[in-house]
Amino acid sequence: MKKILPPPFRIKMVEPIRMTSPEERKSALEEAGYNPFLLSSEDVYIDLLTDSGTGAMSDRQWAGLMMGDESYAGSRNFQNLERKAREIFDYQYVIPAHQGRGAEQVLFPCLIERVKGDKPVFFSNYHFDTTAAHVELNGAKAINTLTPMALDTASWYDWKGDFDLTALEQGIKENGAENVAAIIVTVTCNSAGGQPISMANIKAASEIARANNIPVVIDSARYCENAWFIKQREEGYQDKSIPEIIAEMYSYGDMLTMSAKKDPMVNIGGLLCIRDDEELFRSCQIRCVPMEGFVTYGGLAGRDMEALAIGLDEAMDENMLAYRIGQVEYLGERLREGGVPIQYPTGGHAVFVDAGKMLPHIPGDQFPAHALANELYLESGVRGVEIGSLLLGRDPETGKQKHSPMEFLRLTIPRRVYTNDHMDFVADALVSVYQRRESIKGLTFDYEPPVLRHFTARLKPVE
Ligand code: P71
Repeated sequence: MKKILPPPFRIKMVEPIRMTSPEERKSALEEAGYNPFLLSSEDVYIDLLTDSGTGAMSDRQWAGLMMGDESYAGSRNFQNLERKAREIFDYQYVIPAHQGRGAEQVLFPCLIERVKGDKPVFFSNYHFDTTAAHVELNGAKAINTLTPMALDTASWYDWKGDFDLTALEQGIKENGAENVAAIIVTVTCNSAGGQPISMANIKAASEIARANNIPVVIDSARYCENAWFIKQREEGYQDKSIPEIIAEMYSYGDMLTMSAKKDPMVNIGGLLCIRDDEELFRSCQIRCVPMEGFVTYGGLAGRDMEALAIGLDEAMDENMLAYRIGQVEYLGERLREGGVPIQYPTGGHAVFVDAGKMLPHIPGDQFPAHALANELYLESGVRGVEIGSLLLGRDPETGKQKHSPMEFLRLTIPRRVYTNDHMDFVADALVSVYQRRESIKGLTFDYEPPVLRHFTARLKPVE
């Protein structure tokens, strides 16, 4: 049995959660069109839909809320945030945003505008869903060049978030460097399983970008978790501090977008930072005002920016990272003991169950991981989320379902929210679903929205 790491916090306030009966869950799921996104959270017992905005803020962060300066312009909380972000990333220009996709909607059109060719593309180890959506909504193409090692879910590989550098170089050549708007380095790589990318690979991708005059954007939702993996696994980093590792990671980038709802543990917030490109900064500021709000609040209240400035510090705490990533690993080990196939090793923020492998009788276009999410909910009231064909969607040009190399059910662990007793409950429930896996049926659409369909789709079981 895996050793439990000591939690570096104690619990000062609790929030009751409701248990439901199997009958209640059955009718709740039917009403939700067999889409857990459409469930009322009151009907969910343990919510592992996402680690985004669902973390428990610390007493210091809550205290920060009381220090809000709600001035429209020039809030001191913005100044605190700007100072902190500059200190950590060493990027000169800081624009707040309401969340990650807010930063994306400000930055991406500005990057596309600068492309010399007429077929703009973005490369990434793997674009997350909203990131790909912002690329595509702005008329560009999102190409993933992830290491094929990530596809072999059963085998340990340290860096399943790495770029396939050969594929990246070849892709740039095929599309023409003049068409590449940016290379997006997603740390950790969410879609591959919250898997880390090595410092060596970040550096190499950045060298390819620089040789081709392409800017590097670091998609920074889980940069501290990535730094923690580098410290554990990469030679030469054991004696470095997390802030030192982060500083090196960002030295290979030109700008960052951040969903601050993940590692920095705020319930809402995002950032766009730019190293030194003043012209780009000016055009982002111009877009920020109509899209997100004035440049010193970007869709946030002053108090939110204060909580974020504090969260940026707390997110780098090594004991916290060790405990958190250890808790994810604990759930992963419990599932493996019960025979459940997962992306191995576990990543930073979630256990990714390999539903493709667990339910080989359900084809990708009947969404095996989504079907598994529904079964787990019916069994236990635990809500997970599909990261697979449903999330990936259709090719905007051909209208055909994109081929998803992976069909995952993601059990995403919010930060500082659940105990390992909760993890045991989740593991027992999923192992019991695993034991009756042959009886699980696929799903088909009742209503399919044109973009980001997984959020609002309605489905029904295949007869
Ligand atoms: C996650 C999310 C948010 C989400 C997505 C789908 C269903 C439920 C919740 C958001 C990310 C992300 C990366 C790497 C940018 C965003 C957008 N992830 N990059 O994993 O993971 O950030 O949500 O703050 O707009 O649950 P945003």
